[in-house]
Amino acid sequence: MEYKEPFGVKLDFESGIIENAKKLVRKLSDMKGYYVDEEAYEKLLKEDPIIYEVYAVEQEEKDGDLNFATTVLYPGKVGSEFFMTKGHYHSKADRAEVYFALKGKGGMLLQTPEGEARWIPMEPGTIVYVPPYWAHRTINTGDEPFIFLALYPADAGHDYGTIKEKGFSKIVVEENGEVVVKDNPKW
Ligand code: M6P
Ligand code: ZN
Repeated sequence: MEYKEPFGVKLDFESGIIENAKKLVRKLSDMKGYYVDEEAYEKLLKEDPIIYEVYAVEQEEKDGDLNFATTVLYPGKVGSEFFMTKGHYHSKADRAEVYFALKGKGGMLLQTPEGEARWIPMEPGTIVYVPPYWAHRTINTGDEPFIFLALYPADAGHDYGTIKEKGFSKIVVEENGEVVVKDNPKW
């Protein structure tokens, strides 16, 4: 039997950076069609801001193993809709996930394949359990970076297709200075 080598890595709580992790950057231009207000999207595209960065430590896609990643989700809005991650189901749909909020303010939008949605507010210390089969997207509702750690099975995979086409049944917007979760007019 050949055993994998255990390791420890350092996560910087301030920046969300995990040392030696693989870094992924998602800019606004990577998210065409994701935000409801297309005019506001096109306008902001001239600046093409970074929406979020992911620092991932991933293993081979085998069952039993675990991946982990931090996400640094920047504050901002496209129209009235808060900056958010793309959101995904897992390719192996029955794989669960756990999120742990480290910094900033936000929440998670979850959805079943039938379009039943939930909103879970998150602040530092909040642990969110993402059950099997639920799509999940995180949203920054504050004015500083929203940073969290996620742990997920190494063979979960990311299925972006359904969300890219249809979005979530709910959107999270600012209305009169309040965070409002409302029906997605494009759903
Ligand atoms: C978390 C995890 C990652 C995911 C990232 C960004 O860190 O769930 O697997 O990649 O958030 O979310 P998305 O892939 O939906 O853009
Ligand atoms: Zn996931």
